[in-house]
Amino acid sequence: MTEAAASSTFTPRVFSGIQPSGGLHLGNYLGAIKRFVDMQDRGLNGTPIETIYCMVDLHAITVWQDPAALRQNTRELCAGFIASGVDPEKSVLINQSQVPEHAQLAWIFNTVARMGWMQRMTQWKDKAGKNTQNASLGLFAYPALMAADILIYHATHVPVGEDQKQHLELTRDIAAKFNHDYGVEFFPMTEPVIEGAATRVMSFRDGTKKMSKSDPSDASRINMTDDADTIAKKIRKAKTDPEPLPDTLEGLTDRPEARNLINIYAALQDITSEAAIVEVAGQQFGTFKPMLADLAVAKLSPISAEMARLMQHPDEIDAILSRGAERARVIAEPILRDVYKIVGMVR
Ligand code: AQP
Repeated sequence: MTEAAASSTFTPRVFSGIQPSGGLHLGNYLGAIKRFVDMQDRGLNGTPIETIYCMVDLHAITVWQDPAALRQNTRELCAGFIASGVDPEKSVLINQSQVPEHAQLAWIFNTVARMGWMQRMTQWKDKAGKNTQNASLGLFAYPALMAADILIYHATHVPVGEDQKQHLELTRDIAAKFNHDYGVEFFPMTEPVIEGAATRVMSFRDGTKKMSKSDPSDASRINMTDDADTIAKKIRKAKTDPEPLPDTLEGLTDRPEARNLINIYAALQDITSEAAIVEVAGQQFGTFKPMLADLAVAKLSPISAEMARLMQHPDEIDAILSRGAERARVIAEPILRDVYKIVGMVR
C-alpha cells in the first residue's frame, strides 16, 4: 500500500491531546492549544476540517497522580482549552477515559506494536530514567495508547510540539503493521503538523531543556494561571546572556536562551522568528524583556481570567465533557467494531 493511497481515502480530521498531569504552561499553549484553535477556526490550509481535542487522563496516570489533583487538573485543562478559544460547539472536546474505545483499541495495538519499538522512544527513556524496572507498564505502552487516541477517529492530522514527533512516527508504524498484517487499508498514515515559531518552548532556567509541567523549578515556566506580576517577574529573571540581540537568526546560534525568548515573542504575535529578530535587532535584554513581558501579559492574562471564571462552574465543564464524549463515540464506536471484525473477534 502506498502512503498516498492510504491517506487520500480518509476524510481529513484533526486529533490532538494534552495530559492533565499538572498545570498548563506556555509551551503547551504555544506548541499545542493555540494551534488547535487556529485549525478549528481556519481549517487546514484554508479548508475546513473536523477537530477533536482531548484531555488524556489515561496517559497522565502512567506516572503517579493524586486522584483529587487529577480531577482538578482535568477540569482546569478543559477550562484552559475553552478560555484559549477551543469552542465545544465547533470542536469535539473530550476527556479520554469517558470514551472507552481509546483504551479498547490500545489493547489491540499492544499486540501490534513491538517491544523494540517502544524501547527506542526517547520519552520512555527520559521518564523511566535508569530505574526502568520500577516504571509502570503503562508508561512503556504510552505510545500505543497515543496511537489509539488518534486512529480510533481515523485522524489524518495531529498538531503537536516537536517533542511528540517520534510518537507520531510510531503511530504510523502501528497503522502500517496493522494494515499489512490483516491485509487491509483500514488505518490512515497520520501526518504530524509541527508548525510555527514555538514548536519547542524551552525552560527559562536552561535553554537546552524543554519547558515542562514536571520541572521542579516553577521559575522555569510560565503557567497559564500565573498573574501579570508573576509572568513579568519570570521573564525578567529568565536566563539570558550579556550580548545585544543580533539582526539575523544565525546570530543566535549557540545562544539558546535568547533564541527561546525570540521564538516566544514571535509566536505570541503570530509572526515568524525571522520577522521578530529584525524588529528587535540591536536591543539589550534590559529593553527586550519588558517588551516581551508586556506582550505575554496582554495575551495570557485574558486567558487566565477566563479560566478562573470557568473553574467557578465545574458542573458546566463536566456537562461539556459528557456531551463531547457522546459526539466522539458516534465516530469511535463503528471504527472499533470494524477493528474487532478485522481481527476476528466474535461479536
Ligand atoms: N515546551 C514545549 N514546547 C512546545 N510544545 C510543547 N508541548 C509540551 N511541552 C512543550 C506540547 O504540548 C502538547 C501536550 O503535551 P503533554 O502535556 O501531553 O505532554 P508533555 O509533552 O510530556 O508535556 P510536559 O509539559 O513536558 O509534561 P510532563 O512534564 O508531565 O512531561 C504536545 O503537543 C506537546 O508537544
